[in-house]
Amino acid sequence: MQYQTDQIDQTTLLHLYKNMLKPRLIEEKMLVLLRQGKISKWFSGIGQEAISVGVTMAMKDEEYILPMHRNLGIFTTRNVPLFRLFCQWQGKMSGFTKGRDRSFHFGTQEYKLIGMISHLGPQLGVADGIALASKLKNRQEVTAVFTGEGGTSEGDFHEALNVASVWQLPVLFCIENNGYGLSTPTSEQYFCENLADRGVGYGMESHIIDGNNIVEVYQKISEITESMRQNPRPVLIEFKTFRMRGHEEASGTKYVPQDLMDFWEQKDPLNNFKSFLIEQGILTETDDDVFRSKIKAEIDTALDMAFTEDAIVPDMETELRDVYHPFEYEHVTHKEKTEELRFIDAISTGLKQSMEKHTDLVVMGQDIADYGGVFKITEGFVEAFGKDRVRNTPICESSIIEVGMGLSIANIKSVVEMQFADFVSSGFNPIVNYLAKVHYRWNQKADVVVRMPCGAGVAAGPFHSQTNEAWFTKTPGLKVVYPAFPYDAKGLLATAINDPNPVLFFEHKALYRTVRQDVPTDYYTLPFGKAALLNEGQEITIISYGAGVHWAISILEKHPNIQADLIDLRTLQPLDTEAILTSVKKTGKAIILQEDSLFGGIASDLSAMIMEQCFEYLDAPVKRVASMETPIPFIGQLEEQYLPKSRFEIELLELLKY
Ligand SMILES: Cc1ncc(C[n+]2csc(CCOP(=O)(O)OP(=O)(O)O)c2C)c(N)n1
Repeated sequence: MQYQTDQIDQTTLLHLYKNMLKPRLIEEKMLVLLRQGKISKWFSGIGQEAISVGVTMAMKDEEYILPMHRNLGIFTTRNVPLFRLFCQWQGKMSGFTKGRDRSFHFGTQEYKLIGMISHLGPQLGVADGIALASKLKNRQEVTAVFTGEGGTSEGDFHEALNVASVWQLPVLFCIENNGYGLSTPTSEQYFCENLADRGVGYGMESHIIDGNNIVEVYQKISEITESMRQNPRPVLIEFKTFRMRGHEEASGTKYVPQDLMDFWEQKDPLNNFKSFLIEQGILTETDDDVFRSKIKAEIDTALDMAFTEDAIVPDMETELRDVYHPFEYEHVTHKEKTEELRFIDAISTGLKQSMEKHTDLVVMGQDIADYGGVFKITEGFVEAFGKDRVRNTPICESSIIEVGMGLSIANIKSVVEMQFADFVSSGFNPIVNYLAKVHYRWNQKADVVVRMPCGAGVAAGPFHSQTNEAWFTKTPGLKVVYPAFPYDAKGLLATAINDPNPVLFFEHKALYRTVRQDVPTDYYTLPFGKAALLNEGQEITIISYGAGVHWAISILEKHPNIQADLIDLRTLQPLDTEAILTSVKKTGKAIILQEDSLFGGIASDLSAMIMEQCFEYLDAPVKRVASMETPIPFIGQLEEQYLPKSRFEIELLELLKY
C-alpha cells in the first residue's frame, strides 16, 4: 500500500494509527465477550477503521457526524468515554438510551454524533437538515453522513442527495462500499460501475477513495472538507473497502468467496499502516506494545465499571414521561380586536404570526414559496420572510421531514406542509420511526410541525381526500391536532409550533373556505388536550372532530329538540378524556362520529374507553359512526354515500330511542 505522507507530520501519523488501533482492540475484546455469551450482538467494522478514523480526524469537533453500525472508530476518535459506550451496549443507565435502544442507535449532542435508526437511509436527510442549519446561520461547517452501499438503494439516499444538491448544502456523503449488504453482493445491489458515478446525476462532485488507506482518507477528506467550508456544497465519496466479518457475528461469511477474503486481508488498514510506520522509523514494536497495553487497560477498566453498574429497574412513570420532550404550555391571551376569517385565513395568519415570533422558524413544502402553496396559505410569505425561511422543496416528503429533524437537532423549528395529507405516506417512515421515537430513545427533541390538508367532501378521489389521523394517533411520541374552527386552528397552530414535539396538524380542506368566524387579530395560543363543549344537553353525548363537528351541528340544527352535549375534541393526542367521561356520565349515551372509515379509527378507542370507564352510567351501547370500509371514491354521489353524514342522523335518532 502506498502512503503519501509528505504533508502530514509524524505526531498526526501516530495519532491516526492509535485512533485505528483503539476500535480494533475494542472489537477484538467484543468478539471474546460474544463467545463468552456476555454480549448479545456485534456488528463488526474490522478492516474499515481507516474510513471512520480518517474522516473524523478531518472534521472539526463542532461539526456533526452521522455514523452507521460499523463506525465504532468515529465514536472512539471523538473520545466518547468507553465506559459510556459499553454501558450503551449493555443497556445500562450510563449509556445513551437508558436501555431503550441498542448498539450504535443513539445520538449525543455532547459529541455532535447523531446515530442511525435501523432503517439506514433516513439519516441522510437528517444530515441535510443539520447542514441547512449551518448554511442558514452562516457557519462554515460540514456535516458528514455515512451509509453502506446497500443503503444507497433506498429512496432516502436519492432524496437526500437531490435536496443537498438543489440547496447546495455542505454535506459530505460517505458511502462505505464494503462489498456486501448482509449477504447481497454489490452486483445484486446496483447496476453501475462505481456508486461515485451517481454524483454526476445530482450535479455533485464525487470522489473514489481507497477506504483501507488511512493516509489517503485523511488527506483527501481534509482537503475536501476545507474546501466545502469555504464553498458550501455537497460532495459524494465512495470509499472502496471490504467487510471482513459477517453482517453481524452470528450470520458468518460462508457466502463470501475465500479469494476475496484473502485479497482484502492483505489490504488490512491497521497492519499495513503499522508496517509503514515501522519502516519509516516513526513507530517501534515497543511503542506499539505500550499503546496496545494502555488501550487494553482502558478497555478492561471501562468494561469492569460497565458490568458492575446496576441493571436498570423498569419504572412505568419514567418510561411514559420520556416519550415527549417536556413542554410548558404558555397561554398567550389576545386583545378584544377580532376580524372575520375563513378557516384557511386563520391558518395563514397564525403561521405568519409564528414566523414573526420565532425568527428562525423555517417553513418547507412543495410550491409554497412564490406560488404560495396549492391552497395559498403561504401567499406573500416570501416577500415577508425571504426564501431562506420559506422553502420550496423538490417532491420528496421523506427527505423534507428528515430535514426538519436535522434542523431540530441544530435547534431550529420547522413547519413542513404536505401538499395533501395523503402524500404523507411518502414521508411516513421518518415520522413514525425517527421523529416519534427520538426523544424516548436519546432525549432529542423533534421540533417539527407537519401540516396536513386532509379530508373528503371535495370530490377529489382516493388520493386527495383521506383523513389519515389514525396512522399517527396510534404512534407514541407524536401529537395530533385536528381543529374544526378558525379560532381553534389559529391558536392551536401557534401552540403546535411552540411545542418542541412532532405535531401532525390536520386541516380539513372542505372547511378551508366554508367556515368563517370572528378570530382575534393578534397572536394567541390555545392548549392541547382541551376539548370544546359546543352544545349542552342531558340526553346524549356526541363526540367528533374536524368536518364531523360541522355535520353534527347541522343535524342538531335540523332537530332542535335533541338535548345533546356536542364535544369537539380539537386535539386527538393528547386527548381530553375528562371532558368525554364527564359528559357521558351525565347523559348515559354516547355516539362518536368520525370521517375516516371505521375499523381501527380513533372512534373505536374512544368507544372502548367509555365502555371501560363509564359502564355503570350507560343506558345504551356506545355507537360509532364512520365512513364505509372502501377507499374514498371520486364522484359526488359515491363520495356522499361513502361519508357518514346521513348515516349519522339515522344512528343518532335510533340511539336516542334506545
Ligand atoms: C429499511 C431496512 N431494510 C432492511 C434492513 C435490514 N438490514 C440491516 S443492515 C442491512 C444491510 C446493509 O448493507 P449496507 O448498507 O451495505 O451496510 P453494511 O452492513 O454492509 O455496512 C440490511 C438488509 C434494515 N435495517 N432497514
